[in-house]
Amino acid sequence: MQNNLFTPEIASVNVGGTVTWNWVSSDHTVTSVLSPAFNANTGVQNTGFTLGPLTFNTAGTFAYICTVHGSVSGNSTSGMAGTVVVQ
Ligand SMILES: [Cu+2]
Repeated sequence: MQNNLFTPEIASVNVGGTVTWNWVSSDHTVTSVLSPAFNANTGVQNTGFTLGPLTFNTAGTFAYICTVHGSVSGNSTSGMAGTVVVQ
C-alpha cells in the first residue's frame, strides 16, 4: 500500500493461497468490512508493518478498506479499498 491506495487493488489467488500486505507508507489499516469477512483488523499501522501471509481457504470475494482513507457504504467500498478474489 502506498499513496493511499492498495497495489494491486484486486489480488487474485487460488484457494489455499496467501496474501501479504506491506506498509510502504504510514497511517493505514487493512480492515475486513463486508461479508465474507476475513481475519484483518490491523488498526492504524506505519511503514514497515506487515500483515500476513494470510491463507485464504475459501473461494469468494473479500473486500477490505483502510479505515483512515476509505469507507464502506452498504455493499460497496470507496476510497482506499481493495479486494481479494479467491478462486
Ligand atoms: Cu490508508
